[in-house]
Amino acid sequence: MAAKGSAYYITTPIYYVNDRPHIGHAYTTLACDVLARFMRLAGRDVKFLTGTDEHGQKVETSAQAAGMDTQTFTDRVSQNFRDLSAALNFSNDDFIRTTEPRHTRACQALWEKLLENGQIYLGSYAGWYAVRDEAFYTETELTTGPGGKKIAPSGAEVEWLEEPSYFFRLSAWQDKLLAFYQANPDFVGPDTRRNEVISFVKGGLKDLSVSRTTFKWGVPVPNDPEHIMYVWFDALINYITAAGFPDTESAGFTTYWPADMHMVGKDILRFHAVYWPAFLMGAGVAPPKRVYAHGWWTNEGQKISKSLGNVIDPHALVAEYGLDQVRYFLLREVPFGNDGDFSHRAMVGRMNNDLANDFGNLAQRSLSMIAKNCAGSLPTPGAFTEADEALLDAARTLQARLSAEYAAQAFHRALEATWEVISAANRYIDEQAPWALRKSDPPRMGTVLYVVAETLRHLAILAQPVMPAAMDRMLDQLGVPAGARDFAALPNALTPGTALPKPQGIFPRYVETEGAET
Ligand code: ME8
Repeated sequence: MAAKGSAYYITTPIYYVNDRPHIGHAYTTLACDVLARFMRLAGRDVKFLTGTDEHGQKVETSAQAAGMDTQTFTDRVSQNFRDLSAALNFSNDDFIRTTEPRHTRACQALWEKLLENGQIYLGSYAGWYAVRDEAFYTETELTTGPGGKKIAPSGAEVEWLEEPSYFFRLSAWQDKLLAFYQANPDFVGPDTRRNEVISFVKGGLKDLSVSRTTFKWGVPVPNDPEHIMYVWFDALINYITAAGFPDTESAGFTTYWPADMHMVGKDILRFHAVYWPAFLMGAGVAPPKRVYAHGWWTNEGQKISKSLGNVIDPHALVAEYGLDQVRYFLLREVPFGNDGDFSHRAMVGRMNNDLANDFGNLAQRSLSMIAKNCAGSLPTPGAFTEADEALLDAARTLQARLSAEYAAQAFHRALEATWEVISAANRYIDEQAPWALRKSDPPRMGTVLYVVAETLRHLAILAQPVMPAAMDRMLDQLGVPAGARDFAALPNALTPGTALPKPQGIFPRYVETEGAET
């Protein structure tokens, strides 16, 4: 077996167990899944982590509202996130829950390290707190909402809090963080978000309250069990727990830490790009290499919220449109990093135009011609013409283009580049008209069909990260053995004479039922 390639450690946020998973959670994990799959196919030694954030006031309150014991409640909701992974074909290698003993151990070890380094001190907190965001706010950040209620920039209501608390000396990290961003220009993506982070830090940092005493649902502070750790302090540590912390000499830690990528939504960038590297550097642990904050989904133009009743259930989407269709849509429709809107019309447009007409039809028409006219086996090509070489060349250079786009998390551009080759192949068939060659020049027809099949092989191998099941079926139909589907196998052209199974449509069209909106 070939030696494993260099490590690639990618993480999703760990999701609060106060809610059912929705399209937003599915989106972040999908982006990570695609990167993880791409890196695995490229030979990297991938560790892909997701999981659930189970402590804090919000979860405790939700459990009470559900009339359930908090642990039983978290067990149930956490399972919903595991079920999401299965339903969306996510290939995570680990699933962490912050209520696991491995995590308590890591949190307490990091705490002790920070205490030892003089980064944590005991004081008392008096200020505003939003349970929905599990975040502290200063007076100047707040606005006054209906009924005189104080509102955080996120729209969450805040409450006044006064309690003894441990603090992390964040104020001492301003210059060190700015120097860190300067030395690591790729630490935050996209660039616009990086500028936001830098100006936030330049605005000054206050020490951060990192423990609570008014409720119990959290990791106990070592040697002071009246305190539990602030849920964000606990949550961020999951990324090192799963790499084996505090066993920093362990193979897991030395191989995978620092993480290559923390993928997050734009709402939680500050925690990942400001607090987290400061906690780690304060404890003498290397910060992650990159944090990417993607945009926000709305539903038919409206903010997605439980109170509006417009939460999009990913299971329902998959049932309606098909799994790989949904995976494709989410990454193709919106430039990654920007906000996006889900609409039935846009989804059906992508499904019918890009998938059924462009890609599906390319495979269907060429494979059916091979089935009918070449006795169901791959034809033997003759000498290649300039047009043949041009198409094959576009297919052969696609991997390098995609590698560059995925390295910049530009999923939409990776898919655009893929569709350029699909369009070129469709134009090639139209121009070469193999159906007309059937009588006039059967060997040339064989060459044309071989060139298209070989182009399809590249496309199918390279589109696996986004549409794993559909591309598996396409590779089956092209007679590509299971062991020859990674990027190392891209140069191994199809073997003429290989018997192919009967072609079957891969991307069905969406047919509107009467009364459905269009
Ligand atoms: O913040 N559009 O968990 P959370 C796009 N536990 N992405 C969305 C979205 C939307 N409309 N809604 C949610 C937490 N997301 C913490 C994280 S990490 C150490 C702790 C995605 O359950 C997006 O990734 O509120 C966002 O950052 C995340 O879900 C928030 O999930």
